[in-house]
Amino acid sequence: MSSSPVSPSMESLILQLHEISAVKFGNFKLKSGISSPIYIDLRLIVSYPSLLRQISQTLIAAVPSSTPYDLLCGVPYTALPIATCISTSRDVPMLMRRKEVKDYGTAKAIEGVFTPGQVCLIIEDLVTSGASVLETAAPLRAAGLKVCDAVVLIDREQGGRENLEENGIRLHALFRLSEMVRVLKEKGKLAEETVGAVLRFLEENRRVAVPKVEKEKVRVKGLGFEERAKLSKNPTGKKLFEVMAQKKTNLCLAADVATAQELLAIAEKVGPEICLLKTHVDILPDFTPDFGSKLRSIAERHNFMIFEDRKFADIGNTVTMQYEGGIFHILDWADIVNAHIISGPGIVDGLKLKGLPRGRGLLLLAEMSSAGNLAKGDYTAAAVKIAEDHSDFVIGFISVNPASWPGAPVNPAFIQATPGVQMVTGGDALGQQYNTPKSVIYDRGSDIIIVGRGIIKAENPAEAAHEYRIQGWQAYLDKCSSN
Ligand code: 5BU
Repeated sequence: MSSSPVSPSMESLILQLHEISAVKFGNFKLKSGISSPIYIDLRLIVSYPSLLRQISQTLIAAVPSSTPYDLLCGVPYTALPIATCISTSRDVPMLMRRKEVKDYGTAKAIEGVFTPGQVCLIIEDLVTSGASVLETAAPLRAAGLKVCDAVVLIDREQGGRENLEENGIRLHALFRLSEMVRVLKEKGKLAEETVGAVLRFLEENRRVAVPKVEKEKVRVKGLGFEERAKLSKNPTGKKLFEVMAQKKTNLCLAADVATAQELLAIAEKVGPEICLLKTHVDILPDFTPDFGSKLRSIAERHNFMIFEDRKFADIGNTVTMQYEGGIFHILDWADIVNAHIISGPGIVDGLKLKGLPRGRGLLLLAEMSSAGNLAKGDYTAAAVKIAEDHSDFVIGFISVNPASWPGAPVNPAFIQATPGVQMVTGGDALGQQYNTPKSVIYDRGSDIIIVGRGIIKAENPAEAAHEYRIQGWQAYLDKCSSN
């Protein structure tokens, strides 16, 4: 337990909370199912306006002045009055998250006026595991807001701080539960026996809440990428799952920039955030034979893989030449390529002839993201059949809604990668259709979000990539733990 001194104003706050019976001792069953000898009910504070005001002011003062924010959002319901008090006294606009709206992709999940890119500070009364803060951060982030900080009255010291940190949120707490108990003990408000029970409870739960990797395994009840790596029969498929698990990212950058020089520059900048970088090598006017080796050295440094979105479509014999030859020599530098199945399974045989001896992998186009495309129904089912027949070389699919395929869920050895992803749903003028990271991973059952213009046209691509990465990964964790 920390012995850092608690300021007199904090002491007075703790005593007032005790006075109004917002801190209760006994035997309480918490939301998580565990029994706790202490229960804190801050809903009561709405009945004590001056205490509510005092809490709100002290709370916002605990946020370091170096932390910028444009908006506030209280975690429903207990923190709503606190956020409202701060909003009116500090003149900072507030947002409200609707608890009952489940689809994070819709704007209705959030009430209030904002523009994507604004920074939102989360206000909460008490943090245990951090789950409630994350539940509020998810729809805010899905709407394009930045969420980097949360401020709470009490940290119950049960893993919340670490959990939030892993999800890119810094926690600022007025005081910790152990500090609260110490103050109450010093002021003669608690019996020795009660203090002992609470401290023992905290100790035991702290032990349960460590360490980082273990915690993640507990959350991932379904098949995680680590387990799926073992199922893949192809070395590139295996490695891609492993990279995703190690780096904690399921983001693929569609690096559709104007020149090879720009591509290498953005690969360097965004490299730490991605598991995969997707190229269209035939759009680069300054392509030179050393492009592949330069890109590979960046990929090695940042531990991501390379996917040339070549969309082979011809007969087997022709694609062997297109894969290996020409001026691009794709086989030499791309870990992964993709192919339409319009020409039948011979295309896979052809590509496999060249690719498998080099340990490369193939994605089949089972669906596409553009409006009116013909890859659906029997076509999609045929892609699955061909993949099963060639699972030593085919590592997965380009898909849009694999959860809706007949026979879903598809064999977990196959990876699902989905283009048409942006922070908000919509499309472009030429038929592209966008879904949000949450919707793609959580609702539609994909594994990888492929993001192009959402990142490369952003003012700060590395920052945008970071945001997509966090959302994509959170959606993956949520999906695994809800299985
Ligand atoms: P965007 O800027 O995020 O819209 O880029 C999407 C990328 O994914 C782009 O490189 C497309 O060529 C690619 N893509 C796609 O958008 N839809 C598909 O069905 C397939 C690939 Br396959």
